[in-house]
Amino acid sequence: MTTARPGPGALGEPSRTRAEPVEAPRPNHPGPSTGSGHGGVAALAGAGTGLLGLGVAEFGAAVLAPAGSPLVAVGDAVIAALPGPMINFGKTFLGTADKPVLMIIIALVSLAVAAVAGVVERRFRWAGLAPVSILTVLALLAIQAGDPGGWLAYVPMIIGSTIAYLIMRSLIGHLRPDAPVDPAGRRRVLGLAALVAGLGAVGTLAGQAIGGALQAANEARQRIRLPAPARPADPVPAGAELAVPGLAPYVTPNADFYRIDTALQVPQIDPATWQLRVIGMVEREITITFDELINKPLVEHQITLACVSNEVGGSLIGNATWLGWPIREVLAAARPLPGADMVLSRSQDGFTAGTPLEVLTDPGRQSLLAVGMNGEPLPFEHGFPVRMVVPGLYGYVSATKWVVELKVTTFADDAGYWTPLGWSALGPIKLASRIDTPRRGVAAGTVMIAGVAWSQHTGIGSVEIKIDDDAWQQARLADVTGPDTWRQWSYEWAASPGDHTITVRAVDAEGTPQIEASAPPAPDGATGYHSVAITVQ
Ligand SMILES: Nc1nc2c(c(=O)[nH]1)N[C@H]1C(S)=C(S)[C@@H](COP(=O)(O)O)O[C@H]1N2
Ligand SMILES: [Mo]
Repeated sequence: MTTARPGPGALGEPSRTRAEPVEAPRPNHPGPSTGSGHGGVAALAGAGTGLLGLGVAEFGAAVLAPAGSPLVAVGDAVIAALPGPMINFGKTFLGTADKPVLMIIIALVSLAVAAVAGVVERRFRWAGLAPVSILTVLALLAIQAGDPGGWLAYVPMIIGSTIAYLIMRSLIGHLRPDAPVDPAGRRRVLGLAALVAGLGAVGTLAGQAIGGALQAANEARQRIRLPAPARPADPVPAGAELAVPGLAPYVTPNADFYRIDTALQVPQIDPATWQLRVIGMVEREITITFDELINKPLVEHQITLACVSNEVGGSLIGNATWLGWPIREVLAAARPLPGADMVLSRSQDGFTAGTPLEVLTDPGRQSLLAVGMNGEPLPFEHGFPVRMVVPGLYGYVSATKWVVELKVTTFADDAGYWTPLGWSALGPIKLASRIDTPRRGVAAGTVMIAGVAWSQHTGIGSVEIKIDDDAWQQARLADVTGPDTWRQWSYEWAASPGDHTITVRAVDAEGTPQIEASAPPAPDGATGYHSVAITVQ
């Protein structure tokens, strides 16, 4: 049996929106007259499919890459190109409606061009491709001018116009000047054009609504000024960073931090409306707002977060400086009742994690309701505005992003999201070590072998390296800010030509050695030594 993984692939393939194949209506009563009166129908078919294309592009952009919205991109390009006085005129004349009005004008002009495409397509096969291509290229140029930061932003527009053109062609195939007039077929073409136009309108409006919400959340995030911590993190010692090329940096930049969640769409929560409710087996149910939270005495702490799905040698792990309020404080305010042994944290998107109550109330462990990550508000993908981070536990049982509820309960009565799917109810992180470099061929001579080792909340005591079947050798350990982070290590190797296998293992700060036997990630974390096979030239 395979279990779903709290990691990549947990969702399987995301369902894709497929264009419903539109059945080409066929004239079933070929009459004597020809379709010379079909120009208007062709224009409507063009405009209708154009609206469908716009809807596909707008909705696709909202879901895949907001920078790919053709209306917003072209609107911005038009504003950038307009002379200042005209913009001011727009502002004074139309007030805050100037942007929507501009986008409606752009949409209408595009639909007019699509109508022209329909008309010329009816006269000459493929000719409609020219106006459609011009619209598409202009939109893509506008998207490019907006610095979209990736190819994904171009995809919705390309798919939208491809679908629009193909459907338009198949509709207009029945309206050729030389085709016999068929009122029933004509009605069917009009009906289908209206249907796709309706779909397109819905897609466009939904895309704009999603895009607007996204922008509001973005602006809210940008406005946030996180207070300085009452207790700053210990400074990172210079010796924590061995700076070997290819070695993971001690602190993982937010943009490179691994991301695991079940969310099809990253929740966009306005911090002004965010609340955390503490409920269940407590003397006093409480609710805390974002403003109240960030005005608590916040602490800053470095914690290395890891995913239970991480394979031996894998990259589902990262270290960050988190800013937050200790969860034990919020629990203390609610006063858990005797008998409770678990906190079921719930995300806005329904995900839940079951964390032992004693871990969260432990005064010696900085379990945080985090609002900041490496000096900025949490990125949306990492749980904005508030998430949990717990030193020593895998993310699936502790690190709830977009957290909105803490239910004090028992392991007997409740379970987190992944537990019924075959993953352990308890998820302490297992001691592990990883070779980051070299990962492929190197030249003979002195080679720096380096990597990271982790045993969150216990710390790393030593790391050893083995070349082929030689004896284990001690690696050099870097400094750390504490036991809750991973630890870099390095080993200088005099590499001789040939094929070699490098293996690493670690011992934690309490003297417990890493487990040698291989085990897969399910149900409670992979074990086994990491080794890499390389060729020395
Ligand atoms: N809301 C929510 N929080 C979640 C998850 C999720 O699917 N949804 N996944 C968890 C898992 S399995 C991990 S490993 C961590 C990953 O956090 P990151 O994406 O910030 O690296 O988040 C945890 N928090
Ligand atoms: Mo995970």
